[in-house]
Amino acid sequence: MTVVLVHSSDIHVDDDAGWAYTGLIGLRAVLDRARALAADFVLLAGDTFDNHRVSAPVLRQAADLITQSGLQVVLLPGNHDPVLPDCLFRRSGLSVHPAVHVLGVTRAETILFADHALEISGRAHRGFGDMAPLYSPASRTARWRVVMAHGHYVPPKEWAANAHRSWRIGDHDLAGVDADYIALGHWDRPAAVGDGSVPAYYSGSPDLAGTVNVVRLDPVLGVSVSREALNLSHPTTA
Ligand SMILES: [Mn+2]
Repeated sequence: MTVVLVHSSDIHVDDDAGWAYTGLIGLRAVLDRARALAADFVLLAGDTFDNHRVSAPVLRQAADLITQSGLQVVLLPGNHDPVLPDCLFRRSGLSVHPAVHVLGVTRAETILFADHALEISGRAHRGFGDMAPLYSPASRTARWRVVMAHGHYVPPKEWAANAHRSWRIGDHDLAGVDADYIALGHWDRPAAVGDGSVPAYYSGSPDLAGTVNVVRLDPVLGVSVSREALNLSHPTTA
């Protein structure tokens, strides 16, 4: 059985009515694409929400899109939507929906999906300060392992010059992770990063990338990663 993952990030749902693009359009497009691909899981690698002041109606629309999608959705809280006592994930009801899994809220750092022989791990942002965003789980308990992280990749030569940046991820961090795929968020543009020792990809944001990353975990063919276009022309509906 091939496991199909759709990876996106940095959707930034907020009260930005009046713009041609809103986070709700991006969220809808990602979920539509995932449904068309019959994805087993949708991974949203942080900054799904732009801020904690998202109004109740917009939060409701976003939660309805997710819970009515018929998809299993795994969310990693990022620096714009960290886990806080009264955070969006709890206010929206997302944290108690059976098909929605919020790392650091509904679950700890690892979720095992035994039916898919898959474990998904990630370290949620728990405030606005700096932290080491890439979680390195202990030994595997399942055939497949995916790690989600929300941070800023810095190549080795630029590491020292980027000491002022928060949430840095370096090749030395990636090399310490035993995973079939690392789903990264925080960049608006899609990119493969690292030295190739582990497949580590940014999806980019729906509006800037115009795509999602599609990851296929195949017992015979191994791991493949592609990008699939989003249809961002749908209007949002209340
Ligand atoms: Mn971010």
